[in-house]
Amino acid sequence: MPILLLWFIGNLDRENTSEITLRIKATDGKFTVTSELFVIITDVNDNEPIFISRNNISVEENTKNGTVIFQVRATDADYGKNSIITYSLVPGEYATKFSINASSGNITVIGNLDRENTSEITLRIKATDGTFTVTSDLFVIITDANDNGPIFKKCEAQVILQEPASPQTQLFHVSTTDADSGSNAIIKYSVVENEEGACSYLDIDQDGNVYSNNSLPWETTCNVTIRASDGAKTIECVVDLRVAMTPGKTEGRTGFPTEAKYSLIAAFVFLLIVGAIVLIFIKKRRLRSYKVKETRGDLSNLHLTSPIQAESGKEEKLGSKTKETEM
Ligand SMILES: [Ca+2]
Ligand SMILES: [Ca+2]
Ligand SMILES: [Ca+2]
Ligand SMILES: [Ca+2]
Repeated sequence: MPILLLWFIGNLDRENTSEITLRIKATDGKFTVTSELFVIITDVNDNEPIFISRNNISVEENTKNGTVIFQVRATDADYGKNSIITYSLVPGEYATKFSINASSGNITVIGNLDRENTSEITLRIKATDGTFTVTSDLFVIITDANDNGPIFKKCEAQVILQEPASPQTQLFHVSTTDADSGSNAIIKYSVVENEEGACSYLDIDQDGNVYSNNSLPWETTCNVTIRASDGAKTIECVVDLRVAMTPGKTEGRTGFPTEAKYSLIAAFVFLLIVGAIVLIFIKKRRLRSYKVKETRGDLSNLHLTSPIQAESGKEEKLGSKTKETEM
């Protein structure tokens, strides 16, 4: 009985051709028969897993524990158990914050994510088919949540000025810190409505510069409440404000605002000028002389018994009468 022996002369690759049909012909020289031989190429584990999912993701800080944030995926060209992939995280410092499902590749948050502590994490994922093991890095960007409120760096102010604060004069500056980033760290300032004295005039711009909408007299003392908000959290700072003169420049100060002082000086100068004009006028009036236009007789003993009104502009006639006395 003839024996058929087959042997391979090439490479059999199941991942390329998994089934082959051989047509076999047998002949005794007179008769010829044919038969087909159906060959199934069974699999061997000769392919390693290949990661096909992207390698960077982002997740917001403070994401709740148990939240699935991503699914790692890898393929394996083999068949059956040779293509079953098991996932795991390479032990590292972030193993307490993330876990991975060995079968699905789902990555779950299991710890606290704090962007202000760590904003970027690299997870090393391991995939194995039992024979081959491959790794891939997954870059995780922790995005910001507005979970930090502003904090005042300084909450006090003693203002020393050369002169009383005129409107729009910057009195002091406040600043805050906010550990968040971007829009979560933008602080808006305001002055809490205050009816107390001079502090009711105060306002603040968005750079934290506090100024007065009105003139402040010397030695102003009041409390002003500054409010800072990042849109989520609001804090207040009560500033004990004292506006004082520059030390050593107190002598001669009257406490009047500059404008009032200048007004008094101007009034004094004005009165001085008016007084001088009046004096000059009076003096001129006294020195005004009269000219005798025409004379008859001896006027050497002429004396006026009443003033002559020069303002009338008229010519006056002077005359004399001789009173004879009987001896
Ligand atoms: Ca495989
Ligand atoms: Ca294979
Ligand atoms: Ca914030
Ligand atoms: Ca934050």
